[in-house]
Amino acid sequence: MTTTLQEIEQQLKTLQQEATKAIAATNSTDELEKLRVNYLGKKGELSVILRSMGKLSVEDRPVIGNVANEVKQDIQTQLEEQKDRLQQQQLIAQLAAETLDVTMPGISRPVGNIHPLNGMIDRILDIFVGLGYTIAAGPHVESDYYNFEALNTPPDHPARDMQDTFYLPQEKLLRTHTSSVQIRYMEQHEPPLRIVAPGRVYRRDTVDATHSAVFHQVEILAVDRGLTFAQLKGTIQEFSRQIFGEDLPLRFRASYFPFTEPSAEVDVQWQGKWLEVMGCGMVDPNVLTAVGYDPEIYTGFAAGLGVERFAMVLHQIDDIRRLYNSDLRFLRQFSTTI
Ligand code: 2NM
Repeated sequence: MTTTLQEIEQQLKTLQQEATKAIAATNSTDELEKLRVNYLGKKGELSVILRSMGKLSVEDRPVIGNVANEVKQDIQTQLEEQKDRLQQQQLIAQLAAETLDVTMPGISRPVGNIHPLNGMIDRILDIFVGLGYTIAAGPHVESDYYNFEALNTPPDHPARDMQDTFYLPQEKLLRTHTSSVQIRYMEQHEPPLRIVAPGRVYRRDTVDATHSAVFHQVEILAVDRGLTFAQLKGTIQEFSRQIFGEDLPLRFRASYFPFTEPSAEVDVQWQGKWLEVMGCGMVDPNVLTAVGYDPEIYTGFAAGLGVERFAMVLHQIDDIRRLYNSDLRFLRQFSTTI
């Protein structure tokens, strides 16, 4: 069987046409690589055709050699051009798939809000910090000494009654006011001092719309040379102006606390009614002596307020228990975020 120049030339042209079609039909660079191996690889179709060149005459061989080279060059060029096109398409597809629309709304996460009691404590503390007071804290489980004895509260005082105080084993109790924090602070510091003690306090009250066995207090205390009741009144007046947002009439009524003398209850006229908002007084000399201060040199004033009462008045909350039972429909009303 003989093979002619024309036959081989025809085979090469057919190969070129097939390759052109196949290359144009590829959709991926992997497919393209398979075609390259199939047409131009060592065992590829071009090699198979060229092997039959051995049967040609010596004059015809360079002629076919030239044609074969042209076909090879052409297929190679087409492979490269198609590779460029596919890579470009892949890039465009990738960019389209990875497009980030910065105008899309974000995924919203549930966000909590400050509890109205903590919000109230924060507001009260901010006012006293603005007046130069330092925040002080102390233990909730106290000894009789810090909760009563150092506060000039005699053993037969009704506040010490089992009915009013939660007593714990080993002569401990749950603090009934944050004054115990102030005793501890005074033991550790010398006057002049101005402190504000916020925190949870515990009393054996029967729970109703206005009473809770666990509630929150903020107490202030200032000790210095020459402090007077006038300065206590001025401090309370300024606090009232800031917390109520206006200068409301105040009324100081004589009262009694074991740890202050004289003592007073403070009423504020708000929306036509007199509301009792805090207790106050000049620190009893016995309290100053208990912490090692000389009452002939130093005087002090103190005041204490119930946080729940302020929250209820300022937010028009009718039942103290709403502040404790964690009903989100209630609590969300005090959200300060949108
Ligand atoms: C009140 C009313 C009056 C008070 C007294 C003291 C201390 F520690 F200095 F003796 N701290 N807080 C005080 C005085 C508290 O709460 C209604």
